[in-house]
Amino acid sequence: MTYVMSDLHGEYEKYLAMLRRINFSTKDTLYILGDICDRGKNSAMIYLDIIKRIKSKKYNIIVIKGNHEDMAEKHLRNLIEEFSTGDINPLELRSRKELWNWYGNGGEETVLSIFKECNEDRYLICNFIESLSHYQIAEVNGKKYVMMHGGFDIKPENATIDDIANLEPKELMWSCPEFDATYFNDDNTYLIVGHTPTIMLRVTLQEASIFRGKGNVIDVDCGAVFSDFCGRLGCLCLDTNQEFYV
Ligand SMILES: [Mn+2]
Repeated sequence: MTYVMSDLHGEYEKYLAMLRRINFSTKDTLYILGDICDRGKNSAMIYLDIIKRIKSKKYNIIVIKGNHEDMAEKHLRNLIEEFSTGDINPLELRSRKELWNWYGNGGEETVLSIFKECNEDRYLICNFIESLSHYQIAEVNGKKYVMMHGGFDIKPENATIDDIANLEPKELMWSCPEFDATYFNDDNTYLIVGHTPTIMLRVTLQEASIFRGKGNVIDVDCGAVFSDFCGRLGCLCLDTNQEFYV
């Protein structure tokens, strides 16, 4: 089976619970549409688990880069080099202006997690984040799924799948689609994104669920880290259309 989830945001326990819930096995493929890090406390544990599974060559896990990986990537390697010996001083780091944008978006949790959980494997996480792709296309049961973290700004009626390869990575990581539009003029193709918590696409506050627009847009970011605001981790099976939640 092929599964899609997104925006884990350091929620390691929910990630593990979801793998158990879907009985994730070496026969399956899992797409994670970015924003594994920041806000939640255990980003490093998720990255290390994914890296371990990919390196074993037994598991098919494909991760797409999110805007939080984009922010992390700018600073992480420098911090790891700077503190290759000795400990970080969290308060001193908070005072660094160049980190404010990332820290204001939950980056401090990622830094603390990596410096607590990792030693020589800190660089593994850096290398992994830097290696991530910005979009993926999958075919399941004759249907095509174009996947990215955020979205893009081309008008839905003008967009073709070939356009995606020519877009700036920034656009794919930071944009949002028109959620009720039909993209690619094709009923057999779907656009799957994360990034925008689906709670924000509903009129009333209710337990978060996977959003399917009036056209062919699917948003799987159910706000795993926002459990105080009805968020949970969602996962979609592309073969059966079944939705899973933890
Ligand atoms: Mn995002």
